[in-house]
Amino acid sequence: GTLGVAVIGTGRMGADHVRRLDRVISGARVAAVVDIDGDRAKRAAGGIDGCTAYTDAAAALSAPDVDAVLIASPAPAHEATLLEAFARDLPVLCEKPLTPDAASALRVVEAEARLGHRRVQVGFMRRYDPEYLRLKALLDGGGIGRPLMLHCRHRNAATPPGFTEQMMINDSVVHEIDATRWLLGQEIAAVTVLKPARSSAAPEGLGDPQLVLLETSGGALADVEIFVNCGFGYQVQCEAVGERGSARIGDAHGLLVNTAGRWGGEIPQDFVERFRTAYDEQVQRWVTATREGRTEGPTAWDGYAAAAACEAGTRAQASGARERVMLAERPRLYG
Ligand code: ISE
Repeated sequence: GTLGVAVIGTGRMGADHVRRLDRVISGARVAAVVDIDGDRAKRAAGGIDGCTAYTDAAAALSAPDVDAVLIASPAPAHEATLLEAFARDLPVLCEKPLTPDAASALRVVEAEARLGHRRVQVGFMRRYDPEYLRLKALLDGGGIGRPLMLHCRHRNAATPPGFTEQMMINDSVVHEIDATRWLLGQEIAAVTVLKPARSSAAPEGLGDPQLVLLETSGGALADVEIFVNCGFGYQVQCEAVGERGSARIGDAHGLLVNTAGRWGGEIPQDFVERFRTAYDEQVQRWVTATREGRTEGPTAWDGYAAAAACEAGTRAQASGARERVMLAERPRLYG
Protein backbone atom coordinates (compact mmCIF):
# COMPACT_ATOMS: atom_id res chain seq x y z
CA GLY A 1 0.00 0.00 0.00
CA THR A 2 0.86 3.68 0.08
CA LEU A 3 3.63 4.55 2.52
CA GLY A 4 2.44 6.86 5.32
CA VAL A 5 5.33 9.21 6.09
CA ALA A 6 5.81 11.41 9.15
CA VAL A 7 7.90 14.48 8.32
CA ILE A 8 9.74 15.75 11.40
CA GLY A 9 10.55 19.46 11.23
CA THR A 10 8.79 21.83 8.85
CA GLY A 11 11.51 24.40 8.31
CA ARG A 12 13.04 25.00 4.93
CA MET A 13 13.94 21.40 3.99
CA GLY A 14 11.03 19.83 5.90
CA ALA A 15 8.45 22.00 4.15
CA ASP A 16 10.06 21.21 0.80
CA HIS A 17 9.95 17.46 1.55
CA VAL A 18 6.27 17.74 2.52
CA ARG A 19 5.54 19.37 -0.86
CA ARG A 20 7.66 16.75 -2.65
CA LEU A 21 6.00 13.75 -0.93
CA ASP A 22 2.57 15.26 -1.51
CA ARG A 23 2.99 16.23 -5.19
CA VAL A 24 6.04 14.63 -6.79
CA ILE A 25 6.71 11.25 -5.22
CA SER A 26 4.65 8.17 -6.07
CA GLY A 27 3.75 5.51 -3.52
CA ALA A 28 3.82 7.78 -0.47
CA ARG A 29 1.60 10.23 1.38
CA VAL A 30 2.29 12.67 4.21
CA ALA A 31 0.46 11.11 7.16
CA ALA A 32 1.91 13.39 9.83
CA VAL A 33 3.98 16.53 10.22
CA VAL A 34 5.79 17.50 13.39
CA ASP A 35 7.14 20.83 14.52
CA ILE A 36 7.76 22.20 18.01
CA ASP A 37 6.01 25.30 16.64
CA GLY A 38 2.41 24.04 16.59
CA ASP A 39 1.16 26.76 14.23
CA ARG A 40 3.88 26.01 11.73
CA ALA A 41 3.02 22.29 11.92
CA LYS A 42 -0.66 23.08 11.27
CA ARG A 43 0.25 25.28 8.32
CA ALA A 44 2.37 22.47 6.84
CA ALA A 45 -0.44 19.92 7.30
CA GLY A 46 -3.10 22.27 5.91
CA GLY A 47 -4.55 21.18 2.59
CA ILE A 48 -3.11 17.65 2.76
CA ASP A 49 -5.83 15.00 3.08
CA GLY A 50 -5.48 12.86 6.21
CA CYS A 51 -2.37 14.63 7.46
CA THR A 52 -2.18 15.25 11.23
CA ALA A 53 -0.08 17.99 12.81
CA TYR A 54 1.92 17.16 15.97
CA THR A 55 4.33 19.04 18.21
CA ASP A 56 5.88 15.83 19.57
CA ALA A 57 7.82 13.42 17.32
CA ALA A 58 7.22 10.38 19.57
CA ALA A 59 3.45 10.89 19.35
CA ALA A 60 3.59 11.03 15.55
CA LEU A 61 5.78 7.92 15.36
CA SER A 62 3.28 5.91 17.37
CA ALA A 63 0.33 6.89 15.13
CA PRO A 64 -1.08 3.77 13.39
CA ASP A 65 -0.97 5.34 9.90
CA VAL A 66 2.75 6.22 10.13
CA ASP A 67 4.95 3.65 8.35
CA ALA A 68 8.16 5.64 7.86
CA VAL A 69 9.92 8.78 9.05
CA LEU A 70 11.62 11.65 7.25
CA ILE A 71 13.76 13.66 9.68
CA ALA A 72 14.33 17.30 8.72
CA SER A 73 14.51 18.90 12.16
CA PRO A 74 17.64 20.78 13.34
CA ALA A 75 20.61 18.40 13.67
CA PRO A 76 20.70 18.36 17.52
CA ALA A 77 17.17 16.82 17.51
CA HIS A 78 18.02 13.95 15.12
CA GLU A 79 19.44 11.42 17.59
CA ALA A 80 16.33 11.22 19.81
CA THR A 81 14.03 10.74 16.81
CA LEU A 82 16.34 8.15 15.24
CA LEU A 83 16.40 6.10 18.46
CA GLU A 84 12.62 6.43 18.74
CA ALA A 85 12.27 5.15 15.15
CA PHE A 86 14.59 2.19 15.91
CA ALA A 87 12.47 1.32 18.95
CA ARG A 88 9.49 0.98 16.58
CA ASP A 89 11.62 -0.50 13.77
CA LEU A 90 10.48 2.26 11.40
CA PRO A 91 12.46 3.10 8.23
CA VAL A 92 14.06 6.56 8.25
CA LEU A 93 15.33 9.07 5.74
CA CYS A 94 17.45 11.43 7.86
CA GLU A 95 18.61 14.78 6.52
CA LYS A 96 22.32 15.51 6.80
CA PRO A 97 24.15 15.86 9.08
CA LEU A 98 23.13 12.57 10.72
CA THR A 99 23.86 14.19 14.11
CA PRO A 100 25.97 17.24 15.07
CA ASP A 101 29.03 15.32 16.35
CA ALA A 102 30.86 12.03 16.01
CA ALA A 103 30.01 10.63 19.47
CA SER A 104 26.25 10.94 18.91
CA ALA A 105 26.56 9.63 15.33
CA LEU A 106 28.42 6.58 16.68
CA ARG A 107 25.59 5.98 19.19
CA VAL A 108 23.16 5.91 16.23
CA VAL A 109 25.41 3.47 14.33
CA GLU A 110 25.64 1.21 17.37
CA ALA A 111 21.88 1.31 17.96
CA GLU A 112 21.18 0.35 14.34
CA ALA A 113 23.81 -2.40 14.51
CA ARG A 114 22.02 -3.78 17.63
CA LEU A 115 18.79 -3.78 15.63
CA GLY A 116 20.62 -6.12 13.26
CA HIS A 117 19.38 -4.58 10.01
CA ARG A 118 19.64 -1.23 8.25
CA ARG A 119 16.84 1.25 8.84
CA VAL A 120 18.49 4.60 8.00
CA GLN A 121 19.22 6.30 4.70
CA VAL A 122 21.18 9.54 5.24
CA GLY A 123 20.26 12.55 3.08
CA PHE A 124 23.53 12.94 1.18
CA MET A 125 21.52 13.82 -1.91
CA ARG A 126 24.49 14.63 -4.14
CA ARG A 127 24.79 10.86 -4.64
CA TYR A 128 21.53 11.14 -6.65
CA ASP A 129 22.54 14.17 -8.74
CA PRO A 130 22.83 13.21 -12.44
CA GLU A 131 26.17 15.01 -12.85
CA TYR A 132 27.73 13.43 -9.76
CA LEU A 133 26.46 10.03 -10.92
CA ARG A 134 28.18 10.48 -14.29
CA LEU A 135 31.44 11.44 -12.56
CA LYS A 136 31.15 8.42 -10.24
CA ALA A 137 30.54 6.08 -13.20
CA LEU A 138 33.50 7.57 -15.07
CA LEU A 139 35.83 7.10 -12.09
CA ASP A 140 34.56 3.57 -11.35
CA GLY A 141 35.03 2.63 -15.01
CA GLY A 142 38.64 3.79 -14.94
CA GLY A 143 37.86 6.52 -17.49
CA ILE A 144 40.55 8.91 -16.24
CA GLY A 145 42.75 6.34 -14.53
CA ARG A 146 43.38 6.31 -10.79
CA PRO A 147 41.96 9.53 -9.28
CA LEU A 148 44.58 11.51 -7.37
CA MET A 149 42.95 14.84 -6.61
CA LEU A 150 39.56 16.52 -6.36
CA HIS A 151 39.22 20.29 -6.68
CA CYS A 152 35.90 21.36 -5.18
CA ARG A 153 34.08 24.66 -4.91
CA HIS A 154 31.04 25.10 -2.67
CA ARG A 155 29.50 28.57 -2.75
CA ASN A 156 26.29 29.87 -1.23
CA ALA A 157 24.84 33.29 -2.05
CA ALA A 158 24.44 34.19 1.63
CA THR A 159 24.09 32.59 5.05
CA PRO A 160 20.92 32.51 7.13
CA PRO A 161 21.09 34.31 10.53
CA GLY A 162 23.03 32.37 13.15
CA PHE A 163 25.26 30.53 10.67
CA THR A 164 28.58 29.79 12.40
CA GLU A 165 32.08 28.94 11.22
CA GLN A 166 31.60 25.38 12.52
CA MET A 167 28.48 25.12 10.35
CA MET A 168 30.64 25.88 7.30
CA ILE A 169 32.15 22.44 7.99
CA ASN A 170 29.24 20.54 9.62
CA ASP A 171 26.46 21.72 7.30
CA SER A 172 28.25 22.66 4.09
CA VAL A 173 31.64 20.92 3.63
CA VAL A 174 30.02 17.74 5.02
CA HIS A 175 28.70 17.30 1.45
CA GLU A 176 32.23 17.35 -0.04
CA ILE A 177 33.37 15.02 2.73
CA ASP A 178 30.67 12.51 1.77
CA ALA A 179 31.20 13.06 -1.97
CA THR A 180 34.96 12.45 -1.60
CA ARG A 181 34.41 9.23 0.41
CA TRP A 182 31.80 8.05 -2.12
CA LEU A 183 33.58 9.05 -5.34
CA LEU A 184 36.94 7.60 -4.27
CA GLY A 185 35.74 4.76 -2.03
CA GLN A 186 38.21 5.90 0.64
CA GLU A 187 37.99 7.30 4.16
CA ILE A 188 39.04 10.83 5.10
CA ALA A 189 42.26 10.50 7.09
CA ALA A 190 43.17 14.11 7.96
CA VAL A 191 41.84 17.65 7.56
CA THR A 192 43.60 21.04 7.36
CA VAL A 193 41.83 24.41 7.12
CA LEU A 194 43.41 27.63 5.80
CA LYS A 195 41.75 31.04 5.99
CA PRO A 196 42.43 33.86 3.56
CA ALA A 197 41.55 37.49 4.37
CA ARG A 198 37.94 37.61 5.47
CA SER A 199 35.39 38.86 2.94
CA SER A 200 33.84 42.11 4.12
CA ALA A 201 30.51 40.76 2.82
CA ALA A 202 30.55 38.03 5.50
CA PRO A 203 28.58 38.60 8.70
CA GLU A 204 30.53 39.68 11.80
CA GLY A 205 32.50 36.79 13.26
CA LEU A 206 32.35 34.52 10.22
CA GLY A 207 35.74 33.82 8.61
CA ASP A 208 34.49 33.39 5.08
CA PRO A 209 35.77 32.00 2.68
CA GLN A 210 37.98 29.10 3.83
CA LEU A 211 40.06 26.43 2.12
CA VAL A 212 39.63 22.91 3.46
CA LEU A 213 42.14 20.21 2.55
CA LEU A 214 41.04 16.59 2.90
CA GLU A 215 43.60 13.76 2.83
CA THR A 216 42.19 10.30 2.13
CA SER A 217 43.22 6.86 3.33
CA GLY A 218 44.33 5.99 -0.21
CA GLY A 219 46.65 8.98 -0.56
CA ALA A 220 44.34 11.24 -2.58
CA LEU A 221 43.81 14.94 -1.85
CA ALA A 222 40.60 16.96 -2.07
CA ASP A 223 40.70 20.73 -1.72
CA VAL A 224 37.43 22.52 -0.99
CA GLU A 225 36.79 26.23 -1.33
CA ILE A 226 33.89 26.95 1.00
CA PHE A 227 32.47 30.42 0.46
CA VAL A 228 29.06 30.80 2.05
CA ASN A 229 28.50 34.50 1.35
CA CYS A 230 29.80 34.72 -2.22
CA GLY A 231 26.85 36.92 -3.11
CA PHE A 232 26.22 35.82 -6.67
CA GLY A 233 24.44 32.50 -6.26
CA TYR A 234 24.73 28.81 -5.41
CA GLN A 235 27.59 26.92 -7.05
CA VAL A 236 28.91 23.43 -6.45
CA GLN A 237 31.73 22.29 -8.69
CA CYS A 238 34.05 19.31 -8.63
CA GLU A 239 36.98 18.45 -10.84
CA ALA A 240 38.59 15.04 -10.52
CA VAL A 241 42.19 14.67 -11.66
CA GLY A 242 43.37 11.17 -12.51
CA GLU A 243 46.49 9.53 -13.89
CA ARG A 244 45.11 9.69 -17.44
CA GLY A 245 42.75 12.67 -17.48
CA SER A 246 40.44 14.97 -15.61
CA ALA A 247 36.69 15.45 -15.43
CA ARG A 248 34.65 18.33 -14.11
CA ILE A 249 31.00 18.84 -13.10
CA GLY A 250 28.93 21.79 -11.91
CA ASP A 251 29.56 24.29 -14.68
CA ALA A 252 25.82 24.64 -15.30
CA HIS A 253 26.07 25.35 -19.00
CA GLY A 254 22.49 24.25 -19.58
CA LEU A 255 21.56 27.36 -21.53
CA LEU A 256 24.23 29.66 -22.92
CA VAL A 257 22.95 32.95 -24.30
CA ASN A 258 24.79 35.31 -26.67
CA THR A 259 23.32 38.80 -26.87
CA ALA A 260 24.30 42.47 -26.94
CA GLY A 261 28.00 41.68 -27.20
CA ARG A 262 28.03 39.30 -24.21
CA TRP A 263 27.65 35.58 -23.53
CA GLY A 264 26.39 33.96 -20.35
CA GLY A 265 23.82 31.98 -18.45
CA GLU A 266 22.00 31.88 -15.14
CA ILE A 267 23.30 30.82 -11.75
CA PRO A 268 20.79 29.10 -9.44
CA GLN A 269 20.30 30.97 -6.18
CA ASP A 270 19.99 28.07 -3.77
CA PHE A 271 20.46 24.34 -3.23
CA VAL A 272 16.77 23.49 -3.47
CA GLU A 273 16.88 24.70 -7.07
CA ARG A 274 20.34 23.39 -8.04
CA PHE A 275 19.73 19.93 -6.58
CA ARG A 276 15.99 19.61 -7.30
CA THR A 277 16.42 16.39 -9.32
CA ALA A 278 18.75 14.94 -6.69
CA TYR A 279 16.26 15.61 -3.86
CA ASP A 280 13.37 14.15 -5.88
CA GLU A 281 15.38 11.09 -6.84
CA GLN A 282 16.67 10.56 -3.29
CA VAL A 283 13.17 10.60 -1.78
CA GLN A 284 11.62 8.50 -4.57
CA ARG A 285 14.33 5.84 -4.23
CA TRP A 286 13.82 5.81 -0.44
CA VAL A 287 10.04 5.39 -0.79
CA THR A 288 10.37 2.64 -3.42
CA ALA A 289 13.01 0.70 -1.47
CA THR A 290 11.03 1.05 1.76
CA ARG A 291 7.85 -0.27 0.14
CA GLU A 292 9.87 -3.24 -1.10
CA GLY A 293 11.25 -3.83 2.41
CA ARG A 294 14.79 -2.69 1.58
CA THR A 295 17.09 0.04 2.91
CA GLU A 296 19.66 1.44 0.49
CA GLY A 297 21.68 4.61 -0.14
CA PRO A 298 24.05 6.40 2.23
CA THR A 299 24.27 4.52 5.55
CA ALA A 300 24.41 5.58 9.19
CA TRP A 301 28.10 4.59 8.96
CA ASP A 302 28.52 7.14 6.15
CA GLY A 303 26.84 9.69 8.44
CA TYR A 304 29.22 8.77 11.28
CA ALA A 305 32.37 8.78 9.13
CA ALA A 306 31.39 12.21 7.79
CA ALA A 307 30.74 13.47 11.35
CA ALA A 308 34.19 12.23 12.45
CA ALA A 309 35.82 14.05 9.51
CA CYS A 310 33.79 17.20 10.30
CA GLU A 311 35.01 17.06 13.89
CA ALA A 312 38.61 16.98 12.64
CA GLY A 313 37.66 19.90 10.36
CA THR A 314 36.32 22.10 13.16
CA ARG A 315 39.39 21.20 15.25
CA ALA A 316 41.54 22.26 12.29
CA GLN A 317 39.65 25.56 12.00
CA ALA A 318 40.53 26.30 15.62
CA SER A 319 44.12 24.98 15.68
CA GLY A 320 45.30 25.93 12.21
CA ALA A 321 47.05 22.56 12.19
CA ARG A 322 46.56 19.27 10.34
CA GLU A 323 44.07 17.18 12.33
CA ARG A 324 43.77 13.41 12.00
CA VAL A 325 40.36 11.71 11.74
CA MET A 326 39.77 9.03 14.39
CA LEU A 327 37.31 6.34 13.27
CA ALA A 328 35.74 3.66 15.45
CA GLU A 329 35.61 0.07 14.19
CA ARG A 330 33.01 -0.42 11.47
CA PRO A 331 30.22 -2.81 12.55
CA ARG A 332 29.70 -5.80 10.24
CA LEU A 333 26.23 -4.51 9.25
CA TYR A 334 27.95 -1.89 7.08
CA GLY A 335 30.14 -4.32 5.13
C1 ISE B 1 22.86 23.47 3.65
O1 ISE B 1 22.50 22.91 4.88
C2 ISE B 1 23.01 22.40 2.62
O2 ISE B 1 22.88 21.24 2.85
C3 ISE B 1 23.46 22.87 1.31
O3 ISE B 1 23.60 21.85 0.38
C4 ISE B 1 24.76 23.60 1.49
O4 ISE B 1 25.19 24.11 0.25
C5 ISE B 1 24.62 24.73 2.46
O5 ISE B 1 25.87 25.38 2.57
C6 ISE B 1 24.15 24.22 3.80
O6 ISE B 1 23.96 25.30 4.67
